[in-house]
Amino acid sequence: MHRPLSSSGQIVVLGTVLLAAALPTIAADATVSETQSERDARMAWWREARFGLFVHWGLYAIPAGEWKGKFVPPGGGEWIMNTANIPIPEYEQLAKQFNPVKYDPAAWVRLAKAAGMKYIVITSKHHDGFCLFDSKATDYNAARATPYGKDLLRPLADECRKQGLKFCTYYSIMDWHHPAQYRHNDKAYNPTNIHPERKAEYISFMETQLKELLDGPNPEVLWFDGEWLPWWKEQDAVDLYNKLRKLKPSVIINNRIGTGRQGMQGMDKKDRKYAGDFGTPEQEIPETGLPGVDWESCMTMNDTWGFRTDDKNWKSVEKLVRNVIDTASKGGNYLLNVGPTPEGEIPQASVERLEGVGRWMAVNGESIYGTTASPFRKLTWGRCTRKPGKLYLHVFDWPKKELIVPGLKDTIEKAYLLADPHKKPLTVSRKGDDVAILLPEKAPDPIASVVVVQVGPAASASVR
Ligand code: JFZ
Repeated sequence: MHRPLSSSGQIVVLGTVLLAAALPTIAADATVSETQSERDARMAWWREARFGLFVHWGLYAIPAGEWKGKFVPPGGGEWIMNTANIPIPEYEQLAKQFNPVKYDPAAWVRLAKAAGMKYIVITSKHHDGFCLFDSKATDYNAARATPYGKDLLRPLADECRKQGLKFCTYYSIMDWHHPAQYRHNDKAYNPTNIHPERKAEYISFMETQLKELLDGPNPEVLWFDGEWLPWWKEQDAVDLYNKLRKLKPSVIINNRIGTGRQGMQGMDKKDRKYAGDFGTPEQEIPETGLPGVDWESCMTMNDTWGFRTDDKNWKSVEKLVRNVIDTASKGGNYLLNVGPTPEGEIPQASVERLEGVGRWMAVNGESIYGTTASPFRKLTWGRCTRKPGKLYLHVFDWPKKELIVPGLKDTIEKAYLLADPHKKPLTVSRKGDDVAILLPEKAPDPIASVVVVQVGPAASASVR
């Protein structure tokens, strides 16, 4: 048995019979000490959740991809300050126009909840340096620099708690606005350099803001980003990680605090341990399962994170539902993004898709929440998730008569359609190493129909 190999911050226990609970897993780089069972308890809600909402919102929603009559190249609406090379004093003017009078945090949370999501991660500060929360460390924030004049995070956090979702925040280490950092040439801000004598000041600025977040809206996940700067060192990450875990022991921190992440694939390099609790693949779902590793794929619904008026390349509800399933079948979480308008509304195209995903989740959520990775290497017709004693077969391509489950060794107690309220048993027969399940003619759901296979109280499916 392989113990869960954490993506980071933990000792990798390769041994067989180590008593995990008694083993202090102090990483080589001395991130806060935690036993495996303490870590499991801290990660429990997040592993159970499997599906969350990402929100990229800030001043960039105003230009919405267009600067001085020209659309910047596709992608990053939220990168426009860099892409259109906008000087700080000019970009700052956007704050005077930022007045999201239609912002309705209760409606946002209702929508996320209806989609079947269990948490929300929102940009507290993106690369442009503008903060959505009231900060004493800078006036460059929604409460102090805009006609709206109010903190935007606190009401969302309150609504999340009220409606039973976890509230979490994104925070960029790179900051194109802070005077300690400066553009690396006259064409781009990214990646910034830092005035060496001001690095300590910037780090303490970050700590002040992160403490403000923890004391205020109190996020359950701190989702860092913009860590690829040459001046951001692993020791800086370890120090910050430790301080944050001391301030809030239960907090979960992504691997973009540290310096181990490998590009879009998002998992840490294996050469050593890096700070952070989970891997962050971006715009992609790993090819194969990563069982026992904590990771979360973040993805846009169109091609951009921040709101753009010209980006209409929306993924279908079918694609999004299958992405949720695909991610869960590989043992990860799916963090799906929306980019609200400058008025504070989630674009209608996103609302429709979230509602569509929600309709599927309302019937089939049991096959997603709290599940772990598929025991099968490959299934021609779809995906599989599991819980102790149960396999959930997600059928994308509904077969003519029989569903063949390859190489399933367990005795099957019962198989039924998750969409069937009566759980009427389906006829199961063994065909050598395989199992055949007799299906009704028509798929209950053209997107994905779930067949539940009960494999006995203690058993978990063993597959060749
Ligand atoms: C980053 C941000 O730059 C982007 O705006 C968005 O917030 C996203 C969730 O995260 O995007 C990245 C970061 C790193 C790489 C690519 C996109 N990378 O290293 O390849």
